[in-house]
Parts: sequence; C-alpha cells; structure tokens
Amino acid sequence: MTFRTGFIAVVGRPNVGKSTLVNLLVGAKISITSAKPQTTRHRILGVRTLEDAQFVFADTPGFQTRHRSALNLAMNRAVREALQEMDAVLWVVEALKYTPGDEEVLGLLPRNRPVVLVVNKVDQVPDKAALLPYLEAMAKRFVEASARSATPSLSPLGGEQGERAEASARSATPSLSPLGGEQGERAEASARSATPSLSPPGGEQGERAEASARSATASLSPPGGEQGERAFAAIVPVSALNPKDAAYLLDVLKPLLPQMPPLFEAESITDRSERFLAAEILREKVFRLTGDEIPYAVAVTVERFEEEPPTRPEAERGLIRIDAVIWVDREGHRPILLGHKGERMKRIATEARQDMERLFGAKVFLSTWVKVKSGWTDSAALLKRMGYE
Ligand SMILES: Nc1nc2c(ncn2[C@@H]2O[C@H](COP(=O)(O)OP(=O)(O)OP(=O)(O)O)[C@@H](O)[C@H]2O)c(=O)[nH]1
Ligand SMILES: [Mg+2]
Repeated sequence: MTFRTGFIAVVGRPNVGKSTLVNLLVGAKISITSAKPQTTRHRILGVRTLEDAQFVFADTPGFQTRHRSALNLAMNRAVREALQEMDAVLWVVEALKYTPGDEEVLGLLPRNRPVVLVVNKVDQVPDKAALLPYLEAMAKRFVEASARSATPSLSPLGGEQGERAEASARSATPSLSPLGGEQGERAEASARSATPSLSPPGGEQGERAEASARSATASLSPPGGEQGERAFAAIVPVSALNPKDAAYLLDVLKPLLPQMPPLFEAESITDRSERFLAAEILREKVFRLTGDEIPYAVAVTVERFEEEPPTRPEAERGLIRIDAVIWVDREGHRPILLGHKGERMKRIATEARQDMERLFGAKVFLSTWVKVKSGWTDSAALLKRMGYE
C-alpha cells in the first residue's frame, strides 16, 4: 500500500473559518476560533492520520493589510512562510463573498503547487444553486490572476507593498510561460459543465445541487504545476460546522500529497506544546467574552505549567497547575476584562479551564493575572517575549 504524507497550508483572509476547518479536518480542537477577525496569530500545525495518508495542515493567521503594526507584519510573514513550504494549499473563502482581502490572498498563492479552493460557510446559503455562478467566477479569477502575475507590474517599493511585489515576482518566476486562452477556456468550460446540474433550491434538492457542484468542479483540472497550467486542483464547497464534510475534503487532498512515510506519530494532533495550547485557549475565551475593544490588544503568556504525579495509580495524568498572565495594552482595559465584581474574568477563566481539561484529559488548576504593557503590539522586542517570532 502506498502511503502519502504532505503539508497543506490553510490560507485566507481573516474570519473565513480557516481554524474551524482545520479543527474539523484534524478531528480535535487544536486551533482557537472566534467570530472576531485575527483570532489566529501563529502558524499552528494540525495532524490527521488515516490508514494510507498523513495530512499535516498549517493553520495560518488571516492575511490582512489594513493595519501595519509589528504584530500584523509578523502574522503576515507566517502566512508567506507557510505558503513557501507546503505541498498543497487550501485557499478558504466565504460562500458568495469576495472582498479586497480575498484578492490580496489570491495574489500570494504559489504557482507551482496545487491549490484547492474551499468555499466555506455554505450552510449560510439557503439557495445552493446560487453557488454555481460564484464557483465559476472564482475559477475565472484564479486563471486571470495567474496571467497577471506572469507580468509583474511596477508598484511602489518599500514596506509591505514592496515585499508583496517581490513575493509575487518570485512566485511568477518558476513558470514564466505564455498563459491565456486555453487555460481560461478550460476552467470556464468545466465550470459550465457544472451548470446543467442546477436544480431548484431548498432542502434535499439544494443539497443535491451542492453535491453535483462538487463533483463537477472537483475535476476542474489536473493537480499540480505543469508549466503554464494553472487552475484550481479542486473547488470544494463545505461547511466547517458539518463533520460530514471533512471526509470529502480529505479524499480530494490525498492524491495531491507526495508518496512518503508519515512524519508524526499516528496519534499526534499538533506540533504545539500543551503550554502553548493553554495560552491560546485562554486567549480564545478573552476574544469570545469581551467586546470589540479588547481582543486585538490582548496577549497571553503561561508563566507556569506543571503536572503533578497522578494521585491514583490507575489515573493517567495528575493535576496540571497553570499560571497565566493576560497582557492588555492600556490600563483602561483592565476593568473591562475583569467586569463587574470580577464576573467576566471569572467566566473567562472557568471556560478556559474546562476546555483545557477536555483537550489535555487532566484536571487543571488555573490561576490568572491581568497585567498592563502598553504598546506591545508595536514593539518587536515585546512581541518576541510574548512568543510572536
Ligand atoms: N455558519 C458558519 N460559520 C462558520 C463556519 N466556519 C466557521 N464559522 C464561524 O466563523 C467565525 C470565524 O471562524 P475562524 O475559524 O475563527 O476563522 P479564521 O479564518 O480562522 O479567522 P482568523 O484566525 O481570525 O483569520 C467563527 O465564529 C466560526 O464559528 C461555517 O462553515 N459556517
Ligand atoms: Mg484562525
């Protein structure tokens, strides 16, 4: 039996559901999620091992260019690095939406790796037939973008823009070959072939339309970077909230991975330590339980992570004692985080502890402190101390 193992970068603009999708594919919650953009700040690997394949997903921060703090630059760097190292790319977009943020990500996609377009949140689309023209438009954008990136246009250099121009120039180089006509036509033709299966919206029928959109688009093009060839390896509409969608996506990805023995133990689910995951879980609760003013300026560090020996011989793990500091940017944020009589902070800590216990399979004793360190999102030195490389 041939075994396949490969790295898959999961990229997209903020809040499209990358981390939710990675958790679904891994089968465990290893990456934090929230309704607020810019939840993920680090690259984090999620591993899923089947009988004949190991998928190593790299969840990445949402790529964004609106704010240029040191933190954001570090986050964007993590996205670029992930894209360079991977065997395949999952580009995640939100069903029926296409924003300038998505366009930015399109410009970063590598030319020499298979790219699978994941159209997420289809559960929010009542009329599944409405997806077909969207999928068609996305296929077309991908082809057009590759034609554009083959002739890098002059753009002002310096800062991020410069980096971007450079990155796309780099990505264009390996396959500088005449593009146009045929490719676009092929993608369009296969998108068209999806259209006859249009069926009336609603209930089961809608689902059927979705399924046939899948099967039609899954064959949009052969995977991989033949010179001058560039179309999505597949287009897969999913809901990251629907466990049934994971198996299909894994099936699509498997043939894109190189034949190689596994790199991680079969039971591994991530490359990150429990200490790191504990800090992330606490940060997730801050994101979820505070208003818009707080999350972006919050960081969490774990000052102590100690596991006691099990008290009973049959117990696998002992109590884990965790001391964590929640760093805020301004003194004014402290009372907001604590809430009336400390109620909000209490809830944050309780929910975090429960998630930690579930993930670690151990009892957790969690102590938290709130400290103020102004300007940390803009200071490279402080970022490093807080674990943002
Ligand atoms: N309805 C619906 N909501 C979803 C789906 N996938 C994700 N979400 C929600 O979308 C929000 C963002 O999800 P995340 O997984 O944190 O998104 P992300 O792309 O990782 O975001 P960043 O890390 O900030 O870039 C959360 O509230 C999720 O519950 C989906 O398929 N359907
Ligand atoms: Mg995320």
